Amino acid sequence: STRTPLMAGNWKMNLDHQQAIQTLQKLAWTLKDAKHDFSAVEVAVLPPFTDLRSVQTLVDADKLEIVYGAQDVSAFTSGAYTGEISPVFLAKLGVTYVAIGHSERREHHNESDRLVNAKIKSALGAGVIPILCVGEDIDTRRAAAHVQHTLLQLEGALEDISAEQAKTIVVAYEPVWAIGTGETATPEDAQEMAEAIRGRLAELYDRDTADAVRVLYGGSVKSSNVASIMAKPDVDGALVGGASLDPEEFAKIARYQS
Ligand code: G2H
Repeated sequence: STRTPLMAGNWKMNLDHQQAIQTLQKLAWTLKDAKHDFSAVEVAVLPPFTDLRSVQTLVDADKLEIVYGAQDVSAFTSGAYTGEISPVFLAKLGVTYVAIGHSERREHHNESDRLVNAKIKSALGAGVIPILCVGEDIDTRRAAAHVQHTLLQLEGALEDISAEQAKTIVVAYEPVWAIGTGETATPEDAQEMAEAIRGRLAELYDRDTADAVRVLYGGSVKSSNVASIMAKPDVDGALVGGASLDPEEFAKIARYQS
């Protein structure tokens, strides 16, 4: 396919701004040593908000090809929304991506598909690329309702979003039962859902749009299991949590082809 694979490290609420610099520097050195081709596999980190300015400074100073993103964004652009972060602020910090609707936000912060949809619109409006996170919990999977559930999340998130905008979005399929549990979905599970997501995108929009969207898998991805997941035709990368905190391990994940 013509889709460039993306490996995105979701640091979650880990690494203060000093640790962020150390981790990013080590990641950059490791990838440089390995002569990593960033046009073949894109590498991104998603640090906490408070690290973004430091990350930007390092990326600019060392002309790093690693890109960065945020883990959440406000549905609003500015105003009386105490504690919220505007997508415009993110864009000004050189942010490329923003994770939206991660299961941890859906679970602990009651994020609904409606709010996720509003956040996607707000990110797109500021030119920040959403990484839309979808996926089912264990009960839904046991009831064999995982595909239906995940596609409903996808549809809700994309309401009133044009094909042109949808084309730029990244979708991350993260089965909740495989997040931080050491339990990984099989490559076949990942492919089943990635294919279903792409199929629904073709129905909602058209084949071109569906073929342009990158679909990532997330949930206990490690250097030892990434290659088998990436071998699947509809899987275009990974959203990596725990394993992205170790720069050498994350570099190995980015270099799954070698
Ligand atoms: C899923 C994933 C990254 P982990 O949340 O978003 O985390 O790789 O630790 O399961």
